[in-house]
Amino acid sequence: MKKALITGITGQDGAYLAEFLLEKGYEVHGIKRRASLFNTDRIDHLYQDPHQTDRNLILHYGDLTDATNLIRILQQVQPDEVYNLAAQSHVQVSFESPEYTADTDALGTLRLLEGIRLLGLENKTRFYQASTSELYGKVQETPQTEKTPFYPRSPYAAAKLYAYWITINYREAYNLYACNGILFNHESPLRGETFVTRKITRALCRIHLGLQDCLYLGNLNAKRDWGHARDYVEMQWLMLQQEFPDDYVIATGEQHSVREFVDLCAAELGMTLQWQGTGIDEIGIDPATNKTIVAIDPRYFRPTEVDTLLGDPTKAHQNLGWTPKTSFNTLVKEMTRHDLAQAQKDQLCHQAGYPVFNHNE
Ligand code: NDP
Ligand code: GDR
Repeated sequence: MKKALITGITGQDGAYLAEFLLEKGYEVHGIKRRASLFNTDRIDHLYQDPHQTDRNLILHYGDLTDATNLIRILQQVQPDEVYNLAAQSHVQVSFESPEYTADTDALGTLRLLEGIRLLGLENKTRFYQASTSELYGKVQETPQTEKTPFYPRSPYAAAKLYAYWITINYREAYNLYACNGILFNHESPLRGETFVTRKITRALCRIHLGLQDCLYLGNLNAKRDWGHARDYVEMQWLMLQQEFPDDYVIATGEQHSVREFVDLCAAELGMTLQWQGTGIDEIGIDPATNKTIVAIDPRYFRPTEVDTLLGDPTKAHQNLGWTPKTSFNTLVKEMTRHDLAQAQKDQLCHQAGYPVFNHNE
C-alpha cells in the first residue's frame, strides 16, 4: 500500500485529493493545524476514529512554519508521495500578512524539501508543489504556458515563486522526483467562502432567500480561467506517476470575467441582473424588485491586481492525457445549487427563531 502525505488536507484541494487517493487504495496521512474549533469540516466524511486500528486516513498536528515537526512527521510516515498543498492561499490577505505568507508558502516548501533530504528519502519520496497561475501576474503573453515568463504581483505570488524554484532546484541538485503543478483557479462547493466565486454563489443564494441584502465586490472585470477542483487533483496525482518529473500548466483554456460569473449565478437562480453606472459607482439591480443586490466596495481592490489569466494546458494534455471534465456552466451550477441548499437550511433556522449570521467579507 502506497503512503501519501498531504499538507493542507483540511483545505479545498486537500479534501478532494484525500478522497481520490483513498479510492486508489493509498494510506493517506494529512497535516492539520491546531485550531480552537474543529477544522476538519471538509474531510469529516472521510474521518476515521483514532481508536480504530486499521485506519487508512491518519491526521497529524503540524504547521509549515515548524521544521522540527515536519521532519518528525516525514520520519514517522516515510511517505512515497508528498503533496504540498498547505499555504496562506488568499492573495488579498497576503498584502496584510506578507511575512507570514512568505514563511508558510516559501520557507514551508523549503522545510519539507530539506526534511526529505535530511532523512535520506530523496530516492523514495516524490514531491508535488502547488504552484499557481498567480506567478504570471502581470502577464507577458497570452495564453500562458510552462515557458511564459513570470511577473508576480503580490506577496503570495512572490512567495510561491520561491517555492516554484526551490522545488526545481532540489530536483536538479539532489535528483529528487519533484514537480510543480502550475494550476489556474479551480473552484467547487468546498471553495473557501472569501474567494470570489464562492462569495458570489453564497451571497446571491442568500439574497434570493431574503437572508442578505447586497453582495459587495471589487474588480468585476478581472478575468480568470476557472476549472473544477475535482478535475485538478487528479492531475496532481498523475504528475507523480510519470517516469520523469516535470512541471505542468493545468487550466481549462477558457476565460471568464467576475461579472460573467455573477450573471451566470444570478441566471441559475432565475434572476437577470441589470448593470448600471460605471467604476466604483457600478451596481447590479434585480429588475423584479428594483433592489441593488450587487455593489462595489473599493476595499476589495488589490494594491496590484492580476487583471487577466488564461492557461494553455496542451503539455498536460499531450504528455499526461489530461483534459478537464467540468465546463464553466456546470461549475457555476454545481456551486449555486450547493449554496442554495445551505441557504435553505439557514432559512429554516431563521424561521424557527434561531439566529442566522452573515459573513459579508
Ligand atoms: P485552501 O486555502 O482551501 O487550503 C489551504 C490549506 O493549507 C488548509 O488546509 C490550511 O489549513 C492549510 N494551511 C495554511 N497555512 C498553513 C500552515 N502554516 N501550516 C500548515 N497548514 C497550513 O487552498 P486550496 O485548497 O484552494 O489550494 C491548495 C494549494 O494550491 C494552496 O497552496 C494554494 O496556494 C494552491 N493553489 C490553489 C489554487 C486554487 O485555485 N484553489 C490555484 C493554484 C494554486 P486550515 O484549514 O487550518 O486553514
Ligand atoms: P485569486 O482568487 O486572487 O485569483 O487567487 P480570488 O477568487 O480571490 O480573486 C479572483 C479575482 O476576483 C477579483 N475580485 C474579488 N476577489 C475576492 N476574493 N473578493 C472580492 O470581493 C472580489 N471582487 C473581485 C479579484 O480582484 C481577482 O482578480 C486564487 C487563490 O486560490 C490562489 O491561492 C491561487 O493561487 C489562484 O487563485 C490561482
